[in-house]
Amino acid sequence: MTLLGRTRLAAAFAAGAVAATVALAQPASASAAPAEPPVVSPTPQQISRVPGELKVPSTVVLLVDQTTDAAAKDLLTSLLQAHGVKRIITVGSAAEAQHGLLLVRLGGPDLSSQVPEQAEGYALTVSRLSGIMIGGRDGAGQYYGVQTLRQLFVRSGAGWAVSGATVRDWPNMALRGSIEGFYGPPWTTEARLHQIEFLGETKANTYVYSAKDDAYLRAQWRDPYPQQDLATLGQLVGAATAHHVDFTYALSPGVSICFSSPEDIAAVKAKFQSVYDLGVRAFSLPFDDISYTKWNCDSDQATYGDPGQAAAGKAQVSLLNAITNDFVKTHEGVRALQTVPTEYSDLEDSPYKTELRENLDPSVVVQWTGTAVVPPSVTNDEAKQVSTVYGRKVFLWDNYPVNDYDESAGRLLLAPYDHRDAGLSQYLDGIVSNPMNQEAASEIAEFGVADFSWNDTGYSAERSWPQALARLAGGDPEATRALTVFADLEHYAPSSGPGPWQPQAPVLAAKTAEFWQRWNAGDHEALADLRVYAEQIRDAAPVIRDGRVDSAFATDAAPWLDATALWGKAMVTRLDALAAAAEGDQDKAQQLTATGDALVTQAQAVKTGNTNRWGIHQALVGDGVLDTFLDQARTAASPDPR
Ligand code: LOG
Repeated sequence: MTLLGRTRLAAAFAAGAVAATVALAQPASASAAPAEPPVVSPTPQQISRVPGELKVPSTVVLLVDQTTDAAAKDLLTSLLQAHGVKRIITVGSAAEAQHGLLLVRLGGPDLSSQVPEQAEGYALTVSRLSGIMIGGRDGAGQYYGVQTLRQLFVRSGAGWAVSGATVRDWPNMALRGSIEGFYGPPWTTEARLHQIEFLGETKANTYVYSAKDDAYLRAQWRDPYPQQDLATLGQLVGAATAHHVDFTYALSPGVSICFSSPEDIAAVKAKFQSVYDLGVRAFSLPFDDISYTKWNCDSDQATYGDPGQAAAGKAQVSLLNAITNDFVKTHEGVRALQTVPTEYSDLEDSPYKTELRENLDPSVVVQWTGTAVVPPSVTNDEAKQVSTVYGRKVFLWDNYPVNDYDESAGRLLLAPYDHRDAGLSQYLDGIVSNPMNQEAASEIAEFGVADFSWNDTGYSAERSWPQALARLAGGDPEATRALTVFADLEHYAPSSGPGPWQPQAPVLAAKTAEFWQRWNAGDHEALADLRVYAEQIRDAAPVIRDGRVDSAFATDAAPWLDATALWGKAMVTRLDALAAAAEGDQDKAQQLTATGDALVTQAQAVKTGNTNRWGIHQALVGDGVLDTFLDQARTAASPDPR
């Protein structure tokens, strides 16, 4: 193709002749049927492969204009540099583009008629013909276009190439991300920065700062922040802005507020103002986990009457409306106020909900956790019903993978995000995941939440979960396999109901069930097959710790990894004892049984750190499946009772 041709076709592209132009102009050598689209997460609304790849050269021309988003440009620049670009010539008009150099364009909706109408949407094209084009509906859209580009880089010889693709994409839900809303040790600043970067990477736009045990958010909500704390908060807000994440400041005054006190209302505003000054533009006033059937002052009794559901609803509505009118609407750029009602986990109408439905300012965003605090699933019918009860779409506070309640003691929750109906975007404003006290370990489940809330109808837990694991393993296949084996052993997810909503160790359970079936039928080769998996359990921890997996994850999971290594050794030993017994070598079988017993005792003795609300506890690994199998194998290898 002539260089002039490239420029003209690029102009045609900008004018909207996208699909036809790209298809016509492919070189003959690349005219094979388009392959599967590249793997991108969250699942894009529309993506197709353009045949061929674009080799990343050492010099590129970057075309920007006044609509180009600064965060998107920074990310694009660092991505290009990380993939071999040494020199970026930034230009302000197509006329300045130098012939023969790869052209990368980043800007607003005027860049292409393909840019979707939806907020945060983007169009991205990578083709040999027109180079790289990212057009966003808004700044976030541009940033998300670059986040998609990040996933299109492929190795090419000693360097890099970008897969040819066209993408049109937008989110189905407006609010996506996480709420640091658990009890127990709040995240460290380092963990929060790690989380904010993760949220940007997964096209999630919301981080709600609502740690229950952060005194300045709840117990001492009136107290102003010391200077040092303000500086730290400012750092987090800056990081959030750089990743297109709304740092959402949630103040929970319900434990002690006097709703009718002008001083208390002023204290809420002052606290909000102190973080507004740091750049915060999203706010919440949660009223979860408080008593709403008693007042904190006599004047509330005088103003709202006897305490009770309806009176509590009136009092909360008055505060929420006052803050909406006198703070949110009077401050430049502030988003709609959010709240968590005191009744947040059911569908029943009530005097309290009636007050909210009828009198709460329609702009206020209301959170809901489902039909229970930790529901077994969230269905379209339930979400539709609750949106009727609250008179608005609701914002799902999803209590997964949080592990601060008794049933989750001793657990990491690493199962896929699942059992949420496709179609929920019709009734939900968005979803935030309430994560574990362990930030990096939470990213497995949160990855699914980001994927689902971006594109609920295109979501597949079976597809998303392996992508989440591969991401933490930096794409390394062996490390991904080790993580997959480990995550299967931490798959149990309790619910508020009688049983878990995710079963423990489904892969191991299927393998051991199949093993006994074959073994009992006299198929002794079954043992060697299962031993391979036992070795993978034994070796998962060293692989996860050898530098290929995110080190923050390895740190979070440390006690569980220690225990897994011991349980894996115990399983290998039990299988070897069984083999010895089957060969008639009773002495060896007995000796190995004793070794296995000692390993089981050691594995059971591994404790978690004091990093959760439930304190120190046995670090549970495959419980109910792995331990059961080891008992059964012991009995089969040495029929004597212990
Ligand atoms: C709390 C939350 C806690 C979660 C799980 C909400 C709205 N509030 O029952 O802070 O992490 O349960 O224990 C809650 O869920 N209340």
